[in-house]
Amino acid sequence: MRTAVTLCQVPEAAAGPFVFHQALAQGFALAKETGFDDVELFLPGPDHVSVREIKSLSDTHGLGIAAVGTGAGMVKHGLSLTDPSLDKRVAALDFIEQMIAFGGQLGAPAILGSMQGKWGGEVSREQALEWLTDALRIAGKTAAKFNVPFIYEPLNRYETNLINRLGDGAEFIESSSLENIVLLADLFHMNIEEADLAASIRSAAKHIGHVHYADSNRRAMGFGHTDPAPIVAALKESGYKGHLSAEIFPLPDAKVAASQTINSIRSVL
Ligand code: LER
Ligand code: MN
Repeated sequence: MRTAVTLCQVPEAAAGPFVFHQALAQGFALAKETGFDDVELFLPGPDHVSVREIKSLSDTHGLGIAAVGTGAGMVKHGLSLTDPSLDKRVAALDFIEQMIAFGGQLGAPAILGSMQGKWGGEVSREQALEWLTDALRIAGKTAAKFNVPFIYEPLNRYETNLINRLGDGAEFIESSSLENIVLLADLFHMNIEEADLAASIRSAAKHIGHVHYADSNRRAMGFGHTDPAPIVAALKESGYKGHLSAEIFPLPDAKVAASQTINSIRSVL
């Protein structure tokens, strides 16, 4: 397993669960200094910084790109794949496809989190899931062109009403025969939705492609009440080789949150 830490460049997400919000060069340097293997990028969009610049930062600091988030499409532009407006759904998928291409050129998969949206009002659950399925089919194909998967993230009930648990995500992928789609196990969302985190990981293991390593309160692991040992043991047993990526609040400050994450991972790996 590899370690990663989130670098956020989206002003609208300044209060979000991301560790380093400094300029990218500084974020890369801080990630390296703390001992992370890689970084996960949360950017305003595909044109915020060039692929070449990220490659250069990646080489300079010896850090790979673990994944790229797409949430700015929601927080900046209000886009979701299940919006009642066709124009917005098209723009949402376009944004995601561009982020897949951006990450893909860096060998990094893109993540679908908040841009999955919600059902309700004029949009039935069935309709929203159909739109989500269609979009995931396209996203999976686009990602395959870059030899990376596309990551789908079940979120807790306060953020989506589509799919909240890992097991439901696995069943969704299987029943829709989705290809090149992997699941993100965000331990914060799971702490709200799952009865037993380690057991859920074991049963959905073959679909898990990324992990957001967060404690119960979305602070660094060790600053809440989740026990990471059985969770990481379940990942190990299932042969998980992906990232444990710190998508957490920078509390009490970014450096302490980052170091605590590394210490926690070292203690359980
Ligand atoms: C994104 O990775 C996530 O976990 C969401 O809660 C953010 O919308
Ligand atoms: Mn997450």
